[in-house]
Amino acid sequence: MEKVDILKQKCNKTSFEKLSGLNNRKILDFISKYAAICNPDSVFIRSDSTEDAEYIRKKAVELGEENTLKIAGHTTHFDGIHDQARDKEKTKFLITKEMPLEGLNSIDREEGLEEIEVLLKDIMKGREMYVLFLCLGPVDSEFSIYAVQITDSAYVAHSEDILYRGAYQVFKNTPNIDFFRYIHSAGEVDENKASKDIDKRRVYVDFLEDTVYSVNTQYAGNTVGLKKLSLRLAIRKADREGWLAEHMFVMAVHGEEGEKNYFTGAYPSSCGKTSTCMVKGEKILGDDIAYLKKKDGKVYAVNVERGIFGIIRDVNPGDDPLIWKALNTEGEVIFSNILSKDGVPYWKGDNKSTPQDGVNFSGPWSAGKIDEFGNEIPFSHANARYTVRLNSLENCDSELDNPKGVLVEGIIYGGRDSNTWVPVFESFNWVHGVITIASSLESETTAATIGKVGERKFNVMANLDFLSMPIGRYIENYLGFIKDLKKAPTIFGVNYFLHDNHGEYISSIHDKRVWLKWMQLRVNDKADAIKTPVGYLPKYQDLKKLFNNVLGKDFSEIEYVQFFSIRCSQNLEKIQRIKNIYHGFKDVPEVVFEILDVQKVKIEKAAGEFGDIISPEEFI
Ligand code: SPV
Ligand code: MN
Repeated sequence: MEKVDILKQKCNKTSFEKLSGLNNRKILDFISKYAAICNPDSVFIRSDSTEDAEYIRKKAVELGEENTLKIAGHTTHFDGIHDQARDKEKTKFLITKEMPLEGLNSIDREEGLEEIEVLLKDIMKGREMYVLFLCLGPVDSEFSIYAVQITDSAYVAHSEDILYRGAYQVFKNTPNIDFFRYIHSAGEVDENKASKDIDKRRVYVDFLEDTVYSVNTQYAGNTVGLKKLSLRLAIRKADREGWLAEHMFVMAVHGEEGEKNYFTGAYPSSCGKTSTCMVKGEKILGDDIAYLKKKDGKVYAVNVERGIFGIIRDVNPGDDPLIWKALNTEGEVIFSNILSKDGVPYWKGDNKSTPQDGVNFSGPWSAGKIDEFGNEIPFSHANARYTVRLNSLENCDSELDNPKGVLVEGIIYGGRDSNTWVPVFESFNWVHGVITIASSLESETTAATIGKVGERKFNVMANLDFLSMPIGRYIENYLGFIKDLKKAPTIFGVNYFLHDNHGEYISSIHDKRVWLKWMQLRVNDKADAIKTPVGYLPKYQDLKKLFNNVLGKDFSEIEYVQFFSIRCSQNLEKIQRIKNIYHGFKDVPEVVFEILDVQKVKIEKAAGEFGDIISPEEFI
C-alpha cells in the first residue's frame, strides 16, 4: 500500500485536505508511519482554526478524559494513581556508541527503538490519533522551533492548545520546515480513562531524529511533547547553535520611575518559580521554559509557551490572588488531580472547606480511603495542577508574543534550602554567578517528581532533569555565553525557604516581592550593596524602605540580621558537597573548582575573624 493510502483511509475528507495542503512529503511519511504502526481508527489533523481546537476540547469531554465543572470552560482531568509526576527512571536518551552520555539515563538506540515499536504496535486501535502543528516560542521569530505532536489523548492535545502557539499555517508556507516530533499514546486506559500499563511506561528521547516517544502515561510532564520532552531536544540544539534552552520563567519587574526590567528565573520544581513570576505588581511573560539568545551584544529571551501548567497546591485568594481569579473566572482551565465534587474543584491549601467525598485521581474518593499499600489517599495530589492560558491572567505581559523576545537584565536562581543561602544576593560577576549560584543549585525534594520527599538534591541551573548533554560542556557553554556581550545579565540567588532554629520559615511568602524590587534596583545601579564572601548583599536601609513601600511592613534590623547573616559552616559544607559532585563528572571546567575554592577561602577567613554566623553589617 502507498504510504499515503493509509492516511486517505483514516482521515476524513477535511483532515486529508489539511494534510495534503501542507504539500510536504516528510510530514506525510512521518504521520503515515505512525498511523500504520499505532493503527488508530481515525486520524484528525488539526489546523490553527478555532473549530479544530473546539473539536479536540469536545472530544476530551466526550471520551471522559476530562469532565466539565460548574464554571463554563473549566474541566477536570485525572491521571492514574501511579502516574502523578515525571517518571525520571523510565525517561531515557537513546544513544549510540559514537555518542555516549555519561551520567545520564540512557539506553542503546536500536534496543530502545525496538522496544518502543513493540509497545506502539496497534496501541491506538479503537481510538483517534490527533496530529498537531505547533511552535515553541512565538511564531515567525528567530527563536521559533516548530513541532509536530501525534497523540491519542484528547487531554494531551487540549493541553497543547492551551500551552502552545499553533503553527499549521507556518508549516503550510514553509515546504522545507525543520521540526521536532513527538509520538504519544496513553496506552490502554481503565474505567477512569487513566493509563493502565504503568509498568510499560516509557519516555524515550532520540536526538538523532529530534523525536520523543512517550507511551503508557498521561501526566503532562511525560506526555505533552512541547514541554519537558522538547526541552531535552532544545538543550542539544542550543548547544549546536550557541544559545541557551532553560528551565526558567520570564517576568517584568517595575521600578519606581516607571522602568520595566525583565528577569528570567530558574528554580527546581516546586520552589516558588511560578509564584515569583506571578507576584502582585509585576508582569508575567512565562513560568517554565525560556530560550535565551544573544543579539546586538545583549541577551534576549522568549517564553517557549503561551500558558501555565502550574502547581495548584496552596493557591488561595490571599497568597495568589491573580491565579485565584483566573481559576474562578469563565474560560478554559483544566484542573488536574484535584478533588471534584458537584462541579467544584478542591485542592490542598485552597482555604475552602474540603468535602468528605468526591472524585479524585483514585476514582470515587471518600475521607480515609486507602491505596493498595494501606496508605491514606489524600483528597488532592500534592502535584495537582491547573492548565491555563497566560492571556487569561490580568498580569500577563504585553510582550508575550513579541518575536524579538525581551531584553534579559537579571537571571535568578532559587532552590528550596532550609539553612544555607540568604534570601537574596548577587554574584560578583557572570562567572562567579554561573559557578557559585547556578551550578551550585540544590533543592530539598518535593512531590513534583517520583521519589522521596525532603532530600537535598543537586540541580545544576534547575535544568538537571532535562539535561541531554554532558554537564561539563553545559557549564562551559554557560561560561562562554557572554564572551562577546557588551553587558551580561546580572546573576542573583534567592532562597524563600530559610528556617530558624525551630524549623519555622523566617520569611513570609510575600517577601519575594521585596527581593525582586531590590534586584530591579541593582540592575539599574540604583542601590548599593555589601560585598561579602558569598556575593553582594542588600543594605538594611534599602530593604527597610522597600518593605515599607511594597508591603507596607516594618522590617526591623533584627530581622535583617537574622535573614542575611552568612551561615559559614553551612556554606562551607555546601561548597564541599558541590565539589564532590563535580569531581564525579568528566570534563568539568577547571575554573569551577578554582572559583569554589576561592569562595571557600574567603568564607573560612571571615569565619576566623567574625565567627560562624556573620551579620552582613560586619562587612560594611
Ligand atoms: C516541573 O516539574 O518542572 C513542571 C511540571 O514544570 S512538568 O510538566 O511535570 O515538568
Ligand atoms: Mn518546570
